[in-house]
Amino acid sequence: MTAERKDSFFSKQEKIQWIGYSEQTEEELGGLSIENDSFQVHPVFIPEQVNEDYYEGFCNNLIWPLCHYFPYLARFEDHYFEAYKTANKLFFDKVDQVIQPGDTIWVQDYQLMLLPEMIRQKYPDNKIGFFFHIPFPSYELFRMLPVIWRKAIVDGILGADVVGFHTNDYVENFLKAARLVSGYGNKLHYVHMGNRIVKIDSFPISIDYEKFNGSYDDPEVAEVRDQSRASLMEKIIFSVDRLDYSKGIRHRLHGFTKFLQDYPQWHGKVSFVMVVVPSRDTIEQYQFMKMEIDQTVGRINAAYGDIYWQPIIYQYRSMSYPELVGMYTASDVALITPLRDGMNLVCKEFVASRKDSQGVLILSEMAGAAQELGEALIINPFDINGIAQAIQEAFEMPAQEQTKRMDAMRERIRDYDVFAWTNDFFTQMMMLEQEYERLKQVLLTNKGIAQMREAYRASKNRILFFDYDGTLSPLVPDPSQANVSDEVKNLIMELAERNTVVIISGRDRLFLDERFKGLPVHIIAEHGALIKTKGQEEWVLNENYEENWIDSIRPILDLYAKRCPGAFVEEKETSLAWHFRVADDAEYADRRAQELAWQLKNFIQPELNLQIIEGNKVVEVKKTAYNKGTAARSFVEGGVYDFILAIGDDTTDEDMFEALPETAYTIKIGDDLSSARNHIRNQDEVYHFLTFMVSAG
Ligand code: GDG
Repeated sequence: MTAERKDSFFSKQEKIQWIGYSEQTEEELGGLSIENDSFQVHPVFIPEQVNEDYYEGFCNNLIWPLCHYFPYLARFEDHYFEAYKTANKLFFDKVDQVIQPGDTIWVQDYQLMLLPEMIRQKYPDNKIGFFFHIPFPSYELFRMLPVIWRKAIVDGILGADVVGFHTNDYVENFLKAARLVSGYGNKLHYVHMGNRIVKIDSFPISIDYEKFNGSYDDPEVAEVRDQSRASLMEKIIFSVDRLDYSKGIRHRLHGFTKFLQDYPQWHGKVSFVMVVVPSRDTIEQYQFMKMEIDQTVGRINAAYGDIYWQPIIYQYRSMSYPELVGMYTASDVALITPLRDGMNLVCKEFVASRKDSQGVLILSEMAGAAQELGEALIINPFDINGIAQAIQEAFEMPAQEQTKRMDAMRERIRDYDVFAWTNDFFTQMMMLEQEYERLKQVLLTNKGIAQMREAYRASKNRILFFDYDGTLSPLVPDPSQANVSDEVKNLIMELAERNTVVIISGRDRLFLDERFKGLPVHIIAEHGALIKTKGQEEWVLNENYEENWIDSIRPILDLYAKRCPGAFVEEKETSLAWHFRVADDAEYADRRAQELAWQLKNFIQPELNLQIIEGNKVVEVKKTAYNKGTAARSFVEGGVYDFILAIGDDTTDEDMFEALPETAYTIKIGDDLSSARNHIRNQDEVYHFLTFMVSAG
């Protein structure tokens, strides 16, 4: 976890404050600390038993297997979660001692998922980033966590301003969890949390390209390379990973065995150097895996080798840096076969080291890196035939083809190296601040209202847009009972005599006709699908509307309504709405609504051009061709207006706020973040505001 001091109140100097777990106790360290001009370490001491339950328990016996799709290895122990909270709190205590106003805190990985929210609660103004280094699993796996744990994790992570994952798949999975676990919806990459927004995005981590590329000519590296080539067989395959079941080490061995079986012409000509780096070997699972690997290697070497040739050279130890790069650059093939891997840096290091543009990368499609390195030979680690064929293809690949593929991958890694990755993350944090500034609530003050009133008075040709529910009418439990008071109606009447007034709603035309009968206003129904011009009797259907989609979608909504007592489906002329305002169990209905919206968003065929809108206690499906924004804009473009006002409370009104010109006065009711320039606290205040405006004219 790092805290970066950026031009804070106290210092002009940027210094990284590194807060991390210390393997030594406080007594052993005796106050010793690492510090230089740009970096300072702050050790966090975790009592031994807590650390065992926290790190080996919650982190490595539960989160790691779950996120790598090994649910049967996951252990759900209450004391693990208690220790996890305690350890996160110990990190927080250290942050609390170190943090300064203006500091940016960057929290790393699944060991600290509760920390962002802990910091946010006490330090609401500091910028916080969070990066998740392993795969974020599909909801089906994530929901295996007890409800309280999963909610703590989602809310904990969402304490950050920017949350990063390696790939878009992980982003999708997290967004779904945020929605289904904590009810936070998202608009593209932004999760709206009432008074804050959080950006969730993918930042594929990378490596120090120049360091690996430059090491090719390092004499120590060259020596390892030369020696390996001299002492090993004609073709060299190399792999290196931590001892872990997610890395697919046994699958790799099976694939290699198949290769030896199917392509005997390579017997005596290939050396597979497999280095496994000791890791977590106090955990039983890992000890068992190590034993299995030892035995499999022994079996293969015994079955295929002879006194002159050992097919697999297996090392259980870590390598020095020159040894590692020496092997990267000596090999013909890097064989990387994880069953799941957040990213996988080994493959990127192999590519960056190959200044000679030679060598072939065989890479599992289950590694995040496979999404960037399409020129590799991509394999499925469960398909041993595929692995065997890929090795054969790699051995026979002409040098020119190797160069072509390698250069394309090298260029990509060079252009987005670990420094670009860091910059990208921090840039997103800054951009988020700008987005937040744009969206944050600015309550309409007396001064603001006075200015608006002045502008209103000074103008000649005005257009005023009013949303219906929650704006002109209060929100009520039964949607059919939402009415406008006589006072508001009189006001609208007065305004409509001197201005162009447009009622803009998601309601159907019959409902709106009833409420505004005889009033000299334009009415837009069903979010812009139907328009009735002032003084006309006829409703006109938006020309972009195409029929024939409702029958295929309605059964999905019906099913959800059947399963959720109190919810019901409303079929309008051009849209379908799933209402749950009067559902018996509000919390249950809310969860159902999130699921429905998710299902609709993901399963509706794109060619239907439908849009899912999540309004106030309603999920609605309609054509994308129009919305309140397009409808409002066409009104504005149809006249010459020197004063434009729009008021609304709902997410669907955001389209209207965004579509109107910069000069428009846009007002959001309530304090959620909005594209509207101003906020009014609640619906009651609309009447007073309008009265005041009317008195201006
Ligand atoms: C997690 C995610 C994600 C390994 N052995 C030696 C050695 N290494 C270095 C490699 C590489 C690193 O360790 C391993 O990184 P990976 O990305 O392959 O895997 P994880 O450790 O599981 O890392 C992973 C990563 O976080 C970053 O977000 O990519 O998906 O699981 O740099 O070179 N280095 C040396 N000797 C060794 O023996 N010198």
